[in-house]
Amino acid sequence: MILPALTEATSPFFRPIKYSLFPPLGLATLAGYLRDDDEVALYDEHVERLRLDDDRPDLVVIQPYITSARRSYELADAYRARGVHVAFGGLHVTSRPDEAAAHADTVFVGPGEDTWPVFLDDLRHGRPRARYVSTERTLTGLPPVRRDLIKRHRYLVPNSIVVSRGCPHHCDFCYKDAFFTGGRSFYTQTVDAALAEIDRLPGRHLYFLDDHLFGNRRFAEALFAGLTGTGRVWQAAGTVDSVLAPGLLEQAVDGGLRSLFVGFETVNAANLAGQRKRQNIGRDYAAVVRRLHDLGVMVNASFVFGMDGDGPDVFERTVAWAVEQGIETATFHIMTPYPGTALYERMSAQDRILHHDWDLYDTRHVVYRPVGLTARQLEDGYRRAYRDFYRWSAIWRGAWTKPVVRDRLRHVAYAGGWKKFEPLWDVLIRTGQVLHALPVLESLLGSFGARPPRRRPRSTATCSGTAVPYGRRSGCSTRPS
Ligand code: B12
Ligand code: SF4
Repeated sequence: MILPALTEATSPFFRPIKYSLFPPLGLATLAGYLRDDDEVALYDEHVERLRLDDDRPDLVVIQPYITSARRSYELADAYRARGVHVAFGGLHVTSRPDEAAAHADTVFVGPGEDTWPVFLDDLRHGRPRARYVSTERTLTGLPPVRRDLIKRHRYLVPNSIVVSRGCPHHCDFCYKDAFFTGGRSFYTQTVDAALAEIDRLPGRHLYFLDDHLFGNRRFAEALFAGLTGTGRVWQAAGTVDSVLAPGLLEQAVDGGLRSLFVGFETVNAANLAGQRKRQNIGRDYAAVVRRLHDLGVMVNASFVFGMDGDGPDVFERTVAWAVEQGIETATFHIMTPYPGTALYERMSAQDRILHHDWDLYDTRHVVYRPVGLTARQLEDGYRRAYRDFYRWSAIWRGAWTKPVVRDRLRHVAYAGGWKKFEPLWDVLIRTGQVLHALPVLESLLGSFGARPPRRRPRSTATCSGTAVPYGRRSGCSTRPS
């Protein structure tokens, strides 16, 4: 099983830390369906070099991202030339199945939990099909993720985890609707299964990669209750409306939430309607940041540049706002119309797509014709935003918006750690020592982020219609949400 990398991640000169954060969870999930007597190896080209010359397996499974599609096709072609059966699946393949099928024996459209076991059976019986299309969406009965295949020491965040799939919203630039076409587009594990998966993870730190961990309130409340008292510290992603929802964030913090990725996307209100980002419309973004900070949660804010309401001033305005709010880390993106998304269809209909060089669909390049500014202004402004937000002076200014000294120190250490010590990360990556930095991260999120326990009534939620208090390990255990 191979997760190919885009060129930048394999550079002999410099490798950004972001490629050594998370292991290939999707492939490790699929490996869970293999039999005990199947031999399997998992390779992540972001953190290791692939050697093609010495093996000829029965099956090669590849997960191409849009930015690694070219590399994926190259690898697939090489294996197929040797007569190896190649299977492709994941997001890019789902949005471009015919393109992918030219390089694979089998392609999977949509999530693989229903089709992958069928394929394995077909393969064992010598009749694998060329295409499998997912229709049934559930995480019930998911076998344990094969974490034994993951080379933990190569990742800063080996304990990444997903306990749901998809998201209840429908933003027009997001891959989500395209990937989940033809079935449910938001569903969770049972709470007990999620907590059991968490129990299997060593150490304290967790990173939930779920698109929207707060998307199903009842599930989220039960999960947070189950995490409370376990000593875990974790990071996750959530929407602005879920942060403002009364009570939910407090429960997450009690369960160990210390940093949240929030999709603010734009400081231009007019853009939100255009992008169908309805859950953000009319929300007070400053109140969102304040609420998170008041509860000791650091903010990783995500912004997209180049929406039709953006002009050349958008970069400075966005950075100024983020620094003023004391946001600790920010990720900026150039709007990218991923194939399969509503945004792509709109741009295509308007004849605004410039090319289909997937290598450049990396949110750092302009691949469409913007309206309020030129492509050059957009790329320059994007780079400037990163530079300006992560200047030491901006980091200090952001930190000084906080009243508590401990929070200021944490801000400086965290923001500086990500962006100012890239050469140190590079050394750790090269020497395979990156996991040694995890205790630092844990202590930044743990003791630094701790708040005195708040007194509040125990939360309740209903299970089969009866109100039950959720303690550790209770919950709607048999019910998928
Ligand atoms: C973690 C993550 C990363 C991590 C590491 C990824 C890793 N090691 O797996 C890092 C930070 C490195 C990263 C980088 C980037 N990422 Co990223 N990332 C994610 C994220 C948040 C979670 C991925 C994940 O683990 N999901 C959970 C697992 C269980 O799901 P899964 O991987 O999709 O696998 C399931 C199915 O897809 C399917 N499946 C997958 N492969 C196969 C194969 C077969 C044969 C079968 C049957 C099924 C199957 O079954 C799996 C089990 O359910 C996703 C968003 C998301 N929700 O998926 C974005 C996402 C995948 N990233 C995206 C992008 C664009 C990028 C970057 C370009 C961002 C950037 N500007 O740098 C880079 C490029 C990476 C590259 N190599 O090309 C896009 C991809 C768009 C696309 N169409 O390909 C996503 C969807 C986010 C988005 N913007 O919409 N990313
Ligand atoms: S809220 Fe996030 S994950 Fe959900 S549809 Fe919008 S962009 Fe996608």
